[in-house]
Amino acid sequence: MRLRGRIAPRSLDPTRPCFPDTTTAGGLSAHPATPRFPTAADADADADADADADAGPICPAPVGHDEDGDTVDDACDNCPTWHNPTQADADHDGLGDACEAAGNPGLLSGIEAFDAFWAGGPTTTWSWDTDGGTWTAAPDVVTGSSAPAGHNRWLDLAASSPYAVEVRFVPAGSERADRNYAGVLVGVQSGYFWFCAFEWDSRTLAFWRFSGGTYVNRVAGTGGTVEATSRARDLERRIRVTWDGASLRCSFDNAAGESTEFSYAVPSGDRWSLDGSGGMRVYNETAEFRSFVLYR
Ligand SMILES: [Ca+2]
Ligand SMILES: [Ca+2]
Ligand SMILES: [Ca+2]
Ligand SMILES: [Ca+2]
Repeated sequence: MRLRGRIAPRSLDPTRPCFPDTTTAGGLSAHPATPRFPTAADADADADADADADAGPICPAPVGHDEDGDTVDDACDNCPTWHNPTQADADHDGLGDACEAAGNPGLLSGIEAFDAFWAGGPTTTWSWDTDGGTWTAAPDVVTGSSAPAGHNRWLDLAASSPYAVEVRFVPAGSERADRNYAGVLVGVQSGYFWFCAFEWDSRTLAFWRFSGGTYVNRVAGTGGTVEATSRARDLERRIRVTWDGASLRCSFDNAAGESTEFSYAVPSGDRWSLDGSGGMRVYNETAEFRSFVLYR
């Protein structure tokens, strides 16, 4: 299956800096030999985010797409969905400061998959699965629609602790009767999944769980609104779910500059269920998803 977007694995090993990946049909390529990020021992006198010893250009094989508009090509951006033109990376692990785990910069160390939903991306060994609804790819977005119930789209790449899954989206189309949710899906296994969703009408954020073929249950949420009710429906929102093996954290921010986070301590007997795939969910909603990232 040829994906509309770019999905590329990135190295966990800071001695083998990892961008860009030049993916070919049927598999994923080796990383380039030229280091892309300075290590702790590297000098960078000209502060161009490249070690002075590096003779090669900062982005030797750009893909010609810049998802976050920070002038750093997707192939080389250390936070491809966060506007971080300086590419600051205090711990030199290849993951930019802008997209490290909030309050725990040691937790995540790379990007496992990134899909800009851009129609020029490479073929990969992974593909997207769905359990219903309609999911329509258009240049730079995937629009998911589901009514009256909820449906999911997830990458067939299993994740285990630690990880974070992030999507940027815009509630699209007309508001529907009853409540409308969109958000991040995690821990997708047969008959099980979790998600953190933004609810348009109440402007709240909550974790929900579907387990063993039973109804979806709300397990935790914000006590109040996460943004002003005057915000436009077509404002861009971002939700990120971080799983550290014991707690789920749901982080929200929007293009108006509002942000909220809350956590849920997962009972020890349920933690196994957070291993699984990540993706997107819509419930009685149409949402335009602009990007997907799986960090680990
Ligand atoms: Ca960029
Ligand atoms: Ca960036
Ligand atoms: Ca880092
Ligand atoms: Ca996009």
